[in-house]
Amino acid sequence: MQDKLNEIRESVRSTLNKAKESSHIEDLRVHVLGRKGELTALLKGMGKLSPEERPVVGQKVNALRQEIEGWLDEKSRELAAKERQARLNAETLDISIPGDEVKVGNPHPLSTTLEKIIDIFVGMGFSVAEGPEVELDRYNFELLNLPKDHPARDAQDTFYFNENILLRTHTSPVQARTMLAQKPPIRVICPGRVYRADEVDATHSPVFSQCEGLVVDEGVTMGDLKGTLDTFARELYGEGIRTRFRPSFFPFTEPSAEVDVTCAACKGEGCRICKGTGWIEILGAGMVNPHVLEMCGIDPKRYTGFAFGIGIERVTNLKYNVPDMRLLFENDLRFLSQFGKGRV
Ligand code: 2U9
Repeated sequence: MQDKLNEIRESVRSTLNKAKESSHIEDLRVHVLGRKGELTALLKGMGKLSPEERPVVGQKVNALRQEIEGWLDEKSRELAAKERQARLNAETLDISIPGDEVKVGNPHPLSTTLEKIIDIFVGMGFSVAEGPEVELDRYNFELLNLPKDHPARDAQDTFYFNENILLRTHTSPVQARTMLAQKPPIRVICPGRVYRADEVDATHSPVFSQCEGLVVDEGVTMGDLKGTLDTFARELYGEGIRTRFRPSFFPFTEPSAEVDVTCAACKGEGCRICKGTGWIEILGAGMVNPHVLEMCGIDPKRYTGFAFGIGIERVTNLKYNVPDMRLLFENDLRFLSQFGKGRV
C-alpha cells in the first residue's frame, strides 16, 4: 500500500513538473483525485482491509490527497499567472503609434458659391424662399407669361409627370408663389435645384442650380436693379468690378437684359477666359413684366418690380476656373478635395 502511495506521489510530482498549461493541472486533478481517480480507487478498496489497518491507511491516503491538492492549487495559480502575463504581453497597446488621420471633408464648391450669394443678398435685406421641385405647369410656366404652346417653352423643355405636373425649369415659380401669398414690399431670393431636358456636355446638365431674386414695391426702377447687381458683383468678385447690361428677351421680364461683369482674370483687359472682350456674362435680369405681376395678384399700376436669375454652376466654374460642368457632379474626390482648406 505504501508503495502504491509513493508511486502515485512521484507520478504526480513528475507530471506537475512537466505541466505547461493550467488545463493539464485540471486533467491531472481528475486523473488522481476525481471520482474514478487513482487515489479515490485506493479509498474505495479499503473495504478489503482489516479493521485495524483501515484508519492507518485512510489517514495516509487522506494526507497524500491533501498534499496533492496543495501542489495542484499552487501549480495551477502559478500557471494561471504566467498565462495572464503572456496574454497581457500579447495584447499590449502601443499608444505611441500615431492615430489614423480623421478626414473631415469640405463643402462642395456649389455650396460655397451659393452660401456666398445668399450672404450678399441677405446683407442687402433680402429673405430666402424655397419651393417644390415638382411643380404645377401653372406656377412654372403660365404665371410667368409662358402659356401652353408658347415658343419660349422650347428652351425650357423638362420632365413631365403628366400634362400639368413637371420638374421645375427655374426657381421662378417660388417667386410667383411668394407674390400670391404676400403683399409688397417683397424682397426675396430663391435658391434651388432646377431641371431641363438637356443633353449633358461641358456647359449643360439636366439638373443644375439657380438663385433667382425678386423685388416688388412702389417706385422700383431699373436703376434699383442696376445698383443691386453692381453691389452683388463687387461683393462677389471684389472692388473694381463693374457690370454691363445688354438687351435681351425673357417672357417674364420687360425690358430684359443679360448682365456681364468685368473679367476678374484680366481686370477687363481682354484674355483667353473672356475671349478678348474684358467681360463675362454671369446672369440675366429685367423689370418684372406687368402682366406677370397682374397674374400673381399684384396691381401693376401701383407696383413695379425687378427680377434676376443666376446660374450657380456657371458662377462657380468661372470663379474656380473649372472648364467642365460635369466635374461638379461626378463626385470625384481628387477634384472635390481641392476645395478644402484654404480655398473655401
Ligand atoms: C418672376 C418674374 C421674373 C427671373 C429671371 C433670368 C432673368 C435669367 C437665367 C440665369 C442663368 C436662367 O440659370 S439660368 O440659365 N435666368 O436670365 N431669370 S429674369 O425672372 C423672374 C422670376 C420670377 C415672378
